[in-house]
Amino acid sequence: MAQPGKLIAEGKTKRLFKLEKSPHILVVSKNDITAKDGEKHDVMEGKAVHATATTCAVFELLKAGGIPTAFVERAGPDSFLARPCEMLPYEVVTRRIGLGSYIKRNPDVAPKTRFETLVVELFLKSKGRKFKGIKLPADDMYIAEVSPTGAIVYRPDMPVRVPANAATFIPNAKLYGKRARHPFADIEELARKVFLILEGAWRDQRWQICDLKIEFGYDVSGRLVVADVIDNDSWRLFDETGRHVDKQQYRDDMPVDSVAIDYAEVAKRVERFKALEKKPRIIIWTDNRDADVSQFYNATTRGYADFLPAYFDGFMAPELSLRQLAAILEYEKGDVVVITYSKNVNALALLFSAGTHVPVIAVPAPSTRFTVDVDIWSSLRVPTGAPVMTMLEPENATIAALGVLSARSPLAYMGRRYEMERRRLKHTDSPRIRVQ
Ligand code: C2R
Repeated sequence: MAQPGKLIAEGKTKRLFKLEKSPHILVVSKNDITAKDGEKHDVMEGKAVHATATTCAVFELLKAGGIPTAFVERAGPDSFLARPCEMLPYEVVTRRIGLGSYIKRNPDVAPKTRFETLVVELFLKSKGRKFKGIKLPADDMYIAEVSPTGAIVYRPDMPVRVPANAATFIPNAKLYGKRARHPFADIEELARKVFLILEGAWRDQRWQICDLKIEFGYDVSGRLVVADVIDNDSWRLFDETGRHVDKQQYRDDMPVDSVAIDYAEVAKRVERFKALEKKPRIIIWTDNRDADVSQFYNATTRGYADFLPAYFDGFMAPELSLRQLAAILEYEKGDVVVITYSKNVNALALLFSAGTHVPVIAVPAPSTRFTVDVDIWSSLRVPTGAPVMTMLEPENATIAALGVLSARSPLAYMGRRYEMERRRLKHTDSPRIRVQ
């Protein structure tokens, strides 16, 4: 186990240590639970271990989903290793269900309203109602607007446009320090993706993550990463009956012993995230060795599933093709969708959908002998028991495959849902960080 060196920082729920002979820092959780700006404070037996188990499982899953994080690995029952970071002064909150301070700022929105496009909000991290010498009316001020000269922040616990909520201006020099700008667009994208991965992972257990607070930093190479911790204090989480299993219980004065039972249950359930780290598989099967299969994966679909290009002439060698697919499925064990990319008569898609259980999507490849409008009928008019989905565009076939795979895989869910919500955002008035 890593031996802690010098104490670098201590918060309400954790201590950070420098390590001898290691570039990493050690994050050691405490058993403390606090609420209401530290007014409420208790010691919860086992919390440090539950928090560490939760944070480590969450970061491992995020890593598998391609999210850059400061997390390295678990170091002990109550500690993990992380890369040192220059932290950004924001709490970044993503919401699917309207609760907590959102309802205080937007009293016209009914509590538990579901947002089909995630709401992302930023709050300014401050202590003792001060941010780098600037006095504030409250801590965790809501960042309503970022202008070319600075940020305009408001109290987080009341609507922005009421007389009692006077604006405070934070000039760029204070907000950004030595850097010219903070990457709000990158922060927002990562916050959405992190939330979607966790939403997908909890969906797998029929639980709903309602909102989530994360923090960002720059690692030593200057890369923006998700840092700090993500544990049962960081989110609001409903079980299948809609009951809070998170820190809200403690805020609402439930006895600490009862809250502890839920923290333990959450820590136990995140163990199931491990099985979700494996990316599902999309097999692109073509009957033409020279076919360009790269059209099936591009910047928006790559990374959410593993693509396996396969070549075999299903028309000429049906038994062999089926046996080869069966062997791949046996080896994979996980979730698979097959996309066939063949020209002329679509023998491959029919063969596979009749001969295996996995979903098959047929994409007619350009052919010199037939036009697509003739060829397409070989994928549309198919016998019962050999269902084939047909897509003309390769990219759409991949998106459809991600949709199928998203039923179980949080990584595919994130891939499908992120793009869908990004498109919707252009047309809805869902609140966003306003950057001028
Ligand atoms: P609010 O609705 O209060 O803004 O919180 C909360 O637990 C919740 O999941 C939104 C979400 O952010 C989390 N949060 C924290 C902290 N502040 C907000 N964990 C904090 O200061 O630690």
